[in-house]
Amino acid sequence: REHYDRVAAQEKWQAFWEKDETYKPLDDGSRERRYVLDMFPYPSGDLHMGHAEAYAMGDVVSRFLRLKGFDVLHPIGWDSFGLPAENAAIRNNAHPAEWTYANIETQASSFKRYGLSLDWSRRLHTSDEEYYRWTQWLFLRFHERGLAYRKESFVNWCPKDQTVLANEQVVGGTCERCGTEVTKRKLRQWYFKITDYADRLLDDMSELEGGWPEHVLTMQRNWIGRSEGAHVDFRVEGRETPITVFTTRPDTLYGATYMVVAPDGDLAAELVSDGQRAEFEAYVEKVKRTSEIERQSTEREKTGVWLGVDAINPVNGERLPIWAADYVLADYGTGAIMAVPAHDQRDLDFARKFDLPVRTVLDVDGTDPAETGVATVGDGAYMNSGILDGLTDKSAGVSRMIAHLEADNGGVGTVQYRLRDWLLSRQRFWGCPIPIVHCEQCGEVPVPDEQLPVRLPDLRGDQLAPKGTSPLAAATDWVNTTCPRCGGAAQRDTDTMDTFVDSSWYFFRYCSPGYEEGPFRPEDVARWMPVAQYVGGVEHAILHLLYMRFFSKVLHDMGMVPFKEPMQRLLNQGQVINHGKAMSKSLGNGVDLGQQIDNYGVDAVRVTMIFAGPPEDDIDWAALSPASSLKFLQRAHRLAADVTSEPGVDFANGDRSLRKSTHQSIAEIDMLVGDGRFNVAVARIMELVNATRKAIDSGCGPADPAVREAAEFVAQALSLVAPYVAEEMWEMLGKEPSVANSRWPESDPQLAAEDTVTMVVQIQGKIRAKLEVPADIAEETAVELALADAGVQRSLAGREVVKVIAKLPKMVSLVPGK
Ligand code: ANZ
Ligand code: ZN
Repeated sequence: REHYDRVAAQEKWQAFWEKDETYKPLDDGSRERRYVLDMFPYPSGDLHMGHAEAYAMGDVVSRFLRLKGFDVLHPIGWDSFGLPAENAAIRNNAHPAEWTYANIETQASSFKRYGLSLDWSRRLHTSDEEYYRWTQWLFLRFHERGLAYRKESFVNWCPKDQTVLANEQVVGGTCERCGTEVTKRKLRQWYFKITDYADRLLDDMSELEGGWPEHVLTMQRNWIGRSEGAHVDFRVEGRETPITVFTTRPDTLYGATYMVVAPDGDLAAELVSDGQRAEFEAYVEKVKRTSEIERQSTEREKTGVWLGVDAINPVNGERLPIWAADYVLADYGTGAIMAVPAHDQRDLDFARKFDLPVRTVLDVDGTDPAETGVATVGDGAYMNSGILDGLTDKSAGVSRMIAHLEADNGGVGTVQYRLRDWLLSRQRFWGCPIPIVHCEQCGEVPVPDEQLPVRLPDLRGDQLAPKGTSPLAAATDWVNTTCPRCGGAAQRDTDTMDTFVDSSWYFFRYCSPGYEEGPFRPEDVARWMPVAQYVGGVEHAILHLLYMRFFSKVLHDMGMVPFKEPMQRLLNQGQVINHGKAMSKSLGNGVDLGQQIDNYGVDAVRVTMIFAGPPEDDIDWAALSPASSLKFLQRAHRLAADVTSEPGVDFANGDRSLRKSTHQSIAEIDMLVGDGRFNVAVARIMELVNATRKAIDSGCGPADPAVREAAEFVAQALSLVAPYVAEEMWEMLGKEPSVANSRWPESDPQLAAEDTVTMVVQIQGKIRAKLEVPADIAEETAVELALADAGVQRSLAGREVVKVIAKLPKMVSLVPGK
């Protein structure tokens, strides 16, 4: 009857949804609420295949929950501050806002065409004044709580982007964004004290078990890196304060033969003797040019200088020479270690290079590290270790040593984290200005809340070129201001915030769009959150996903949100690749999303994405066939066209066998979507489409009520992945649009029940059990069920089954061995 005109359908329903505000939540309490959230996009250009996949996944969840009767919040916005806009502005002699907002418009219209069930009324952009005003407000609250502070230290510096980077943004020693090798610079920078929350970031992960992918939790756990150990104090001759080291093996203290401090920390410069100073300073210069990765590499030859002073081992009074070496990092532990070459490979390599003594204090496997050059680690029998001799396990050794040190004030048990404070200031323009004024009289003065936002000055083109200092510093009219405290002359802080600050709280803002009294209304957040399902890429496993958890905990402590964890479930979709490789310009294997949509239509592209495999897996576009997805959708569409019964007809008298397929599908697809097995759910829809087609052509015929029942459910189930076809079908079936407002049908367990028969189980010709089994039971299942029966087990009495004779579904006969 009617042919499926996909282009017309797309236009028609897009206009309908927009006018109808179909996907705006009711928020009136009449239904239980659910919040489905996609990681918001960066406006880098038009949407690409990766976006298409991720947002298709989130849309399945969102649409499913709607049909299940929930009031669903599914918002969208843009993470719109950031470097690419600024680089484009420099290239084009323009303002970053021009590029940013033009791209946002392009993406927004692509999102609409793509048929996502989004609530557009909550749209936000982090670069809008009305948004960044609240980013600044939050910064000030963190500042008040001592969680935002400035300190000088060596920081990661990208020579190309001319800005500092957080540790999380350094990947394999290179800039996460541009791939340039990262160097170190000593700068005074702003930090968030995320380390105060290290324990809670770890402990609260128990709430995420099961809801988040295990590997994401593992990555976060490793990133936070909790180590138990001890602080041990070593006296230094001619110095008042001792050196404190962090060690995870205080039990090896008798094996310490020298000490090492980080060359680039303050301690080394304080300790060095006059005689060694020149050599030391030359070494520090070299170290500054060495990347963190190189420093931590075990392959690299060890380097260092002796500082010309000794420390005293607290347990035996021995003198230990103090060295500076770059394998010890300034910002881990205390930046100083006791070196135990026999039981730590790094120390052993160093000791061999510089001819320092090696003393074995643990017999681990009978070998002697001093001879083999291989440090022995783990448990062993203590030797040459005074109070520890006689013990044979590590935990006993560690606790006895800690008790001894604590009794003597020589040390204390402690916990150390790998996690560093979050360096948040950036020397770039297109970001949220830091709302602090520097006054000679008053120091660091927060900009009063009522003066927010501190707006960006109007800079463009060349004015933004990277110079190593923030472009904001050159805007002197903007920089020079009056001190909010004393009214004297003062200067604005010229750094902007890391864009990960913006994205650490956007999901709260969606709950209170346009709210003017604060970043969000706590009641709104309490009503909608935590997020039921978060969807986004695994590349955020330790950046965004750690930061946003931190923000949520601080807001929890401020009494603004009632929960500790903002995202209950997390789905990391796989990547879309092509011919087995990530799409890239250099490989020339990119697939253009717009082109695919032009060729096959939105629905077929979406079905192809979802059907390709489990959501977490990468999908290889070259191996897929959007053309066959389109054929499938046309087949489904034809079902609706063929139905001849009227809407509202009583299904009860419909064809039994088709009704059974329909009701089994209802139950199965429900379960599959709930479990995130979207691809299998699509396969079930395909099966039901085929069964319905068969019923129409060679079974009960198109007038049978069961055909209508099946076609209506196909439309509903399809609406999760192919919303345009689904709406068309729904309308053709004489139903009130939108299909998104319909309810998922109840599966009737009696209709869905498998036909069963009685199967007898024989052992050596005797009937030992009678079991109710599905009529189409497979032999494997039949044997499994038989073996699980108590009577059968008794009769087998532990004997193995050596042969099976099956006449299914009526009989299975088991032959036991001797
Ligand atoms: C003595 C010792 C003996 C150590 C031994 C290990 C084995 P994690 O597990 O990563 O926490 N360390 C401490 N601070 C350091 C720094 N700033 N830079 C480089 N290395 C540092 O590692 C803790 C161990 O790493 C500490 O325990 C210390 O070496 C070293 F048989 O102390 B150990
Ligand atoms: Zn002042």
